[in-house]
Amino acid sequence: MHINSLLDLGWSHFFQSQLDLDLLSTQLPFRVTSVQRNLIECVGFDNDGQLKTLQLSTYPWRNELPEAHPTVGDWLMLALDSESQHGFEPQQLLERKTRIQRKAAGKEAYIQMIAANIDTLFITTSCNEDFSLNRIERYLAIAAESSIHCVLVLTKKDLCDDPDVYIDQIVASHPLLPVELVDATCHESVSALTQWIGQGQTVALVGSSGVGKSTVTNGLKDSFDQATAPIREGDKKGRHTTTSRSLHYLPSGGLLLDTPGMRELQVVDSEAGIQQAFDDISSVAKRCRFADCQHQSEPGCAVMAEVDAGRLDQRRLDNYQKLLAEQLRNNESIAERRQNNRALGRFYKQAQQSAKRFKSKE
Ligand SMILES: Nc1nc2c(ncn2[C@@H]2O[C@H](COP(=O)(O)OP(=O)(O)O)[C@@H](O)[C@H]2O)c(=O)[nH]1
Ligand SMILES: [Mg+2]
Ligand SMILES: [Zn+2]
Repeated sequence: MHINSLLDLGWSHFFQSQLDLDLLSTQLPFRVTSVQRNLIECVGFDNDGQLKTLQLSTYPWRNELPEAHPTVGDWLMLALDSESQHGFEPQQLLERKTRIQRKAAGKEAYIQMIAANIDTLFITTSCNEDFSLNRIERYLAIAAESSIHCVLVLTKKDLCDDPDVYIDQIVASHPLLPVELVDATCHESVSALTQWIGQGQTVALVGSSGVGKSTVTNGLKDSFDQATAPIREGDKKGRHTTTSRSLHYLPSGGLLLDTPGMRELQVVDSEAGIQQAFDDISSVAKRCRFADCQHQSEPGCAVMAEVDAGRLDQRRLDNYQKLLAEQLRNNESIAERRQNNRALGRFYKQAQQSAKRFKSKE
């Protein structure tokens, strides 16, 4: 299996429709396969229709907000430039169809892109103490914000006496979420996952460190070892078991993104996603007596009535409220930082202007 066209790299009408026809005759779309420090690696077809891997600098984005920087999965339009050493100059980043984002870890209040243009998320957890419905719901909310499909990949079935303990919990609270129980170290077991990775589809694996994301990635790649070469020549296992994210081509016809385990995945800008991931609660909440009901102790609260009747888990309600509060807090701190940056910008501008005035008086 080879990469024959942009469709194999995930190109679609959504991206095509952002471009004028004449623009397509002067610029070439390239897909970002990894971003490391200041280096963007991307893959696409050159003017002769040859598949090409390029490395570009992030320098053109140095003054942009972090969320506007190219991230893995993005589509970049490049133009031929006879003067530049590489021959290709980035022109524009295409609008993202979907995004996986979080509030950057630590004190800095900004949005960090984990990946763009992901079709399906493999929420990966193992049949052991890593398993957490709260964390799974966090991923579901982030995915729902951009309408990304989700599959729960439950690893280490070979190390677990009774995987049903975990599956039953998932089915009880998320009956529509597909669950794949695998032994990531077994090739046959892992290859069952290819049914979720269609031609030209991009799938990202997320989950805590140690749950088997890289093992799954290697399992899917290994069976087709040679065909992954065009995208990442010389790529060997180990490189992506570290700290970076990179996109791998699977000859079964899709693209797979392995991510490093992220200790903190704080939600930001995802109210709609949270409401959708908890749509059972948000639809019941419409029947609460008060429009601004907090579902704590208000009279006529329809949500509390569901909990009392045993139809809704208190845990799930708590997680819903926790995520809503968290994203509100993060939105506010990001808005505040932007405001401060603007105020700082005005301050510098005024300082420059008064310096000019001062000079002209001299
Ligand atoms: N027995 C068994 N071991 C697994 C399974 N999945 C992962 N492992 C092992 O768990 C360790 C961590 O796996 P890794 O893929 O690096 O996890 P990652 O941090 O999510 O990328 C490795 O030693 C794997 O061999 C599984 O399904 N069964
Ligand atoms: Mg890994
Ligand atoms: Zn209520």
